[in-house]
Amino acid sequence: MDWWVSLPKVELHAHLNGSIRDSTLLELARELGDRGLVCFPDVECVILKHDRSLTEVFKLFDLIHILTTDHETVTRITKEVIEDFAAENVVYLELRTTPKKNASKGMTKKSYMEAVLEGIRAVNTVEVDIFSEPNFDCPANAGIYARSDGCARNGTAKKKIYVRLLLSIDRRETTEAAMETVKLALEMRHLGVVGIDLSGNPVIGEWLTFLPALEFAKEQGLLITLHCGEVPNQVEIHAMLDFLPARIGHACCFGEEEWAKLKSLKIPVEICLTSNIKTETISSVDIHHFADLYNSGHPIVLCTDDSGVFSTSVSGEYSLASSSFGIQKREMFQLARNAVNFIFAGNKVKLELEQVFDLAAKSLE
Ligand code: 6MZ
Repeated sequence: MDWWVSLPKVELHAHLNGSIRDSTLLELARELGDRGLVCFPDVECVILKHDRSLTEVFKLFDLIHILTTDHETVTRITKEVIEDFAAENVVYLELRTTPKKNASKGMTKKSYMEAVLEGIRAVNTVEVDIFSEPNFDCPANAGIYARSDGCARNGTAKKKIYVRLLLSIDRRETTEAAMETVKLALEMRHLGVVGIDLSGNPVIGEWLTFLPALEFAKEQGLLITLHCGEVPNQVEIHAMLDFLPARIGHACCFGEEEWAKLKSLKIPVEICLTSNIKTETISSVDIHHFADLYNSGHPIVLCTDDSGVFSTSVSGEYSLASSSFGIQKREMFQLARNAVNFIFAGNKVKLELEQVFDLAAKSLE
């Protein structure tokens, strides 16, 4: 097997609806086309287009959401996305998604998330741990615990993936809608929800709109990651860093002052190389800020962002970083391993992941 696939990996920045297989999107589009709800050839063209500006990416998401926002499809894509990450040896996945309402399908934010959980339970190519923290001991977890030990019974050593969920607030949302998402996350903590993400089109919405909900989430002990500096907006970048999120994503449009602040605060950065290059947020990989952050020992983790939309994979991102910045496999292994320190799950999971990396270290030498 390819070394980059064999390498155990931790994925901390993956949007559910951005990680769907093209084949699934095309199948869903064809079905809606047959029912006269979309024009299939037009949709096919959009799905198969490869390079997209940041603005075009958000138009594509609106289209993807038309194809996916019913309970059955949300369950299907969740199952497939987890199986795809597991197939390339992602051992811990923090999957983020924006809970959505769709009145025409009787969907509420809560029922959307229940459909996601159903998708996690439906995974059958790999053993899934979606909840194993002793500090959230609750009878409601009984069925879920069963998922994590199911494979031990017949003695087959099935591969295992830890899955945790982040609920995303979309920058188009109001303060009330953001608060609703945070309350839902709190309600679902015992089901594997570990944090909140702020994402969506970075030129839409104001930081102050989301701040009350994010502050409430933080007070309640949820961990927060913010899409930060995807477009130049120094005032917002400073406000976001002052908020002290547990991690940030992207950090593409930072100036000297912002870098200095980020580095002194040691906030881990989720780096999405292919996404940044394809959306032309960064003009070429050789000038990507990965190099400076890596060389200065700043905490970073390589991620895909939207593996479907950008036709990439976590293995591909590790391979790209290695070839673009001349980093040897041994150091890349260490980079993958360091990501364990930045996960939002607790110490028990961290210790178990350490063991996974210890074992892999022997076979990958
Ligand atoms: C900002 C992004 C994003 O939540 O429907 N999303 N937000 N920057 C990006 N970089 C390209 N990629 C994805 O997944 C899709 C949603 O994730 C956010 C957008 O809000 C998008 O609608 P879910 O599962």
